[in-house]
Amino acid sequence: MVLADLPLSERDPALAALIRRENELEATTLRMIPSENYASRAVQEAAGSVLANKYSEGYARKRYYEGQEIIDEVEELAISRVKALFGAEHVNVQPYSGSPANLAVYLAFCNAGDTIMGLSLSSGGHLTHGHGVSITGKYFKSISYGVRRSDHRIDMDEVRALAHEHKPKLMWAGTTAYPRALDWAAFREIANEVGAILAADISHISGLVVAGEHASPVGIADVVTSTTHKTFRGPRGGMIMCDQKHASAIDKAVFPGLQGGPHNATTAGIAVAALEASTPEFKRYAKQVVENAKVLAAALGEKGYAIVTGGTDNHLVLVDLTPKNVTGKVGAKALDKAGIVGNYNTVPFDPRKPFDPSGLRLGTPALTSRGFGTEEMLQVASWIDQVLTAPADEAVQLRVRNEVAELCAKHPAPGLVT
Ligand code: DSN
Repeated sequence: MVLADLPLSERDPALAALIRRENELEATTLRMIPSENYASRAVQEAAGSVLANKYSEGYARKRYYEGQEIIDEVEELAISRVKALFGAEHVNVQPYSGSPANLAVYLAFCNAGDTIMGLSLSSGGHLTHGHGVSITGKYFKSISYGVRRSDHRIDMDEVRALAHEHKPKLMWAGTTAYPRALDWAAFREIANEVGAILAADISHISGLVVAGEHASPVGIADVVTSTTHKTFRGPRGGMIMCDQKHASAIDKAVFPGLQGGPHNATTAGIAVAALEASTPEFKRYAKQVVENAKVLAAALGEKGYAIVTGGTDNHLVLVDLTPKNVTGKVGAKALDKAGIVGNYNTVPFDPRKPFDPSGLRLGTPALTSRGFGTEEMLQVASWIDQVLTAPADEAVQLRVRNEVAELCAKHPAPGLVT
């Protein structure tokens, strides 16, 4: 057998062992980072397939390379499925991930120096919505809106006032750490008042949007971006949806504006994920994602945790640990040792720094994908409380970790091939 035909376990045992260990970790722990999930075996097969060998600059039927007859069909299949799912007029599935998708929006609609608006990172926005350390905060004049002090919800009065004052060319509506539904129509109204392009970034919630668990911005916003691996449960990738009138600007911005050849194997994974997202099973999963988050928020609230906004409408819960005298970082690390993997996060108006903030961000997509329901979420809330009540107690962490592994064994994670 030639070297190129050897399986990974023989060709590179060290790397194969690392993958086995990650497999074990994902099988035996509670993955509660809201942006993570378990892609199905079929998605992973497509995303790791021979299609990755190909270079395909351009778009289907308009490529700069020969030998594209199959790749064209793959990309067309992905596009047609995503179009049907979201009811979008035009879809581009080539962005390498969410940040490149958002950069393409800037390139399509803005010039360097233009004014743009987005939710501040500290209120739950994304780096690419104009944060100072991101290229989007350096190359554009970035105006941030935030949440209200009283209820930590997006302050649409502030959005309107800032929009009228600064007249942004582009306005972002989208979040990464915000537990409430977004009012697309209200954003549209404000964008219309000031003549701004409205971009909706639904990276976190696209799976919920497909299933009708969150209202869709498609047909309301001028352009909609998303990653494909969060609640949507596909491979690591990105996509952009827009009306036909913006199709050419978006396509040119993605290629040749920003990227070279698309990652064709990822495109195939997106096609599979879109097929899966069209099933009744996916609808049930998305409904349960939201239900599980509500159960978690209520259970932690009853145990004395401060739940940002008092609850959740989506897949995540933002917990302020201040009443428990634990910092976000200490809490997240203690939970990690107990097999409960979340991430420390700032809370609105956080007096602490982002590297050791006051909050924890916890999500339910991956747990729901492995079949957790109300009963399991109540158990998870109890474990979280046990660990955070004694964050330095390694015996508690070890006990919880073993109990977590037992529960995980009863609900095998989908898509993990041993
Ligand atoms: N890194 C993603 C998240 O965790 O929300 C956003 O890009």
